[in-house]
Amino acid sequence: MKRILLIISLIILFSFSTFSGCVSENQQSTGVYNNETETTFYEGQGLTPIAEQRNNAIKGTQYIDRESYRLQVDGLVENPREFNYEEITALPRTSKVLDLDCVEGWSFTGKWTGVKIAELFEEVEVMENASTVIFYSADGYSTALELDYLLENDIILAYGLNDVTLPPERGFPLQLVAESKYGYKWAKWIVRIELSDSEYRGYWEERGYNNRADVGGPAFER
Ligand SMILES: Nc1nc2c(c(=O)[nH]1)N[C@H]1C(S)=C(S)[C@@H](COP(=O)(O)O)O[C@H]1N2
Ligand SMILES: [Mo]
Repeated sequence: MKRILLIISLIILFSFSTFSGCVSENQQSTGVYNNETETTFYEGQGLTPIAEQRNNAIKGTQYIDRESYRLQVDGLVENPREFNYEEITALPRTSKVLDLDCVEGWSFTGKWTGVKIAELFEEVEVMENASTVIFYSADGYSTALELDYLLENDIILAYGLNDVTLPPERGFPLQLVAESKYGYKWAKWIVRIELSDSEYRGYWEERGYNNRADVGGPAFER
């Protein structure tokens, strides 16, 4: 009987310590990530703390290793090539404060920092006939946008959010900042970008969501 009591108390103790371990390791509640401090107020605007942002990705958080990470850019380009993390973050950087609006009605405001996709495209030389840009992610997710939309709106690939390195649950190393498009165009954990000359429907678009995805526009297509 004493033995059973001992075992039970050990189990209770163990579960408590694991639980509290979880809580103290949860850096999200502090706003400090890798010794970088999150900005939650910028140019007179409140930003949504990362801890309050959602994570509804189709397969949960993807953990990508910075050292072995490569971004493949191919398809209708003269010089298909891979970029490592340092090469991407060495390109000129741009920041934008924007809302990410999920088609389901929730949204949040973030300050995204990254590289204009046009900068990457200069390196690979996009062919004349390219019209569509397809983004593939580490979780098997994909989505696509028109090349003209990306260039005309100075769309960026972000590696920073609220002045910290994009955390894994937010899409490390890269998230597409698809300004004025519904959240399903904001691909996270991007590993490949393909230039194409035909229309492409990504993960949610294939399941009926509007391929234009304009915020305020129709969610579905018939
Ligand atoms: N790789 C990947 N990127 C993704 C998704 C996903 O499931 N996988 N979900 C999209 C959707 S539907 C939204 S609304 C935004 C923001 O969702 P989050 O809050 O789950 O990051 O990420 C988008 N990017
Ligand atoms: Mo979404």
